[in-house]
Amino acid sequence: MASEALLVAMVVALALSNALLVTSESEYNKVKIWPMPASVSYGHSHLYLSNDFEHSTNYDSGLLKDAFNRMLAVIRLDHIIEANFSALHLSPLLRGLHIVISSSNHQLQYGIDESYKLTVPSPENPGYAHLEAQTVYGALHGLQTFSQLCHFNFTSRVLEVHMSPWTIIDQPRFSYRGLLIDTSRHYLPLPIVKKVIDSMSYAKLNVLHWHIVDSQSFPLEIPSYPKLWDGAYSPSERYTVADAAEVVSYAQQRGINVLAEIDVPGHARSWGTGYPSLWPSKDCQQPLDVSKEFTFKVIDGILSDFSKIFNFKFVHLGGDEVNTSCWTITPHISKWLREHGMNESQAYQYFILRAQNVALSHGYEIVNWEETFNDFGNKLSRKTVVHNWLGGGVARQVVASGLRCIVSNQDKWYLDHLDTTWQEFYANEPLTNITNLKQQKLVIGGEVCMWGETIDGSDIEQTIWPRAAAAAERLWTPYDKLAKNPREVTGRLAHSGVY
Ligand code: CP6
Repeated sequence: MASEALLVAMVVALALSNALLVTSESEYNKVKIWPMPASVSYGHSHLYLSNDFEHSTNYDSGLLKDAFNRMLAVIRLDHIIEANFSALHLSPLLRGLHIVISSSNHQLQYGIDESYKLTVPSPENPGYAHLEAQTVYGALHGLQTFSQLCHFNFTSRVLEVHMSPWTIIDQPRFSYRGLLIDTSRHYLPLPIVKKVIDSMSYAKLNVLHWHIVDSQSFPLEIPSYPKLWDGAYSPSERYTVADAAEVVSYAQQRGINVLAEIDVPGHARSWGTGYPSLWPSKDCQQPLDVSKEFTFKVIDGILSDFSKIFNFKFVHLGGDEVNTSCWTITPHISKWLREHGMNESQAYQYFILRAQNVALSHGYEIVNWEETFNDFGNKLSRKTVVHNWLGGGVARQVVASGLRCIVSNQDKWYLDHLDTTWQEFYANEPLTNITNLKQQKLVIGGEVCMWGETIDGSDIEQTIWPRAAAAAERLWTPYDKLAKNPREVTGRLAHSGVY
């Protein structure tokens, strides 16, 4: 009876879909790894993980050891079951993981080698799995992949690796794979920020774009201008310099860079709570006063303090949505504009370029939102990366002009748009309409944006996932291995635990 019902179901399924799709769906769903690696081969056998599964490595650092232990805690489900496994004498047993790191460069930075090779032996010759990587950060990705090969069997209470032997050779398609969080609209407690970082590492995202301050609040301590964080919502909704350094260190241990942003001059009203002279006037509070030297001294102070905390090679200077009407209607600024022979749009350009020079003087390369490019792209520093967010597909023009680009189009990769589905996140292709190979390389990656107006620490995680994971595969997996139809990957995404 049961098999008859199954047969009927299969016939119906075949009639409803086309057979080829079913085949490719089953291929996609057999390999339960997210994001899909560049190259995977697998077999048909089971291995069991030894109760004292261990690692050995030529890389002498706490970073790798800690990452290995975190990985074990995840696959043993330490958070939901007692770490007391039945001592089944099963064979073949996988006793541990040998990890070899070949490069001596240990500094996380944009563009480092993130590749790895992972092999899990066949049952005839079990023993040890092997993980090789150029950098320890490649090895971290390999550990994530390994964890996804392990399945906890709730009946026998052992860990299993199915489909051995495995050979996985992997590296990312794009070097920049970002997630934006916004701690100005809603303060996010440090433990929440850390949980977001943890979850990013599971999806192999590697840049936390920290939109720290905006018009609504200024939560970060800036020693050079200590009254800036008077603009915080409250004394308990603040990050000290030590907190920020802890975020950077926590992220780096997980292979994640932190891109800090100050969004000038348009999204900065909160700066004036502590320093009201940054406002054009008490009644007209943004953009920042372009006419005052003090404005640029404060930017210099912030970026000087940033350079001691945020060692990613980029800093984000914002530059979007600048409404200059406060400049025109405020007498001392309109007078300054006249004296300097500038209209408002020239003053906007002056502001952005001067802020860029401050950032360059502190050794940073710059990210700016796309309006800066749309208005005066040919004047921007050549060290600018243009951050797309509008829907017009600006990446094509950016890379044609020789600048680099990050893709975040709001109709596809804005997580605060709750009606954008994971399938749409998956289908967003950063190289759309860019065919020239040299220009393609200038698209350094993409970023999904979790703007903070409508979320806080209580619901940020379930708003980010699984949709960010769909984008993460788009950014990691080689183009020809991506599903042409997101429907094909539903089962694998579900298995990844974020769906
Ligand atoms: N804040 C800042 C925002 C947005 C931007 N910059 C934003 C604009 C439109 C939408 C979502 C977010 N909230 N500083 C634009 C880059 Cl739909």
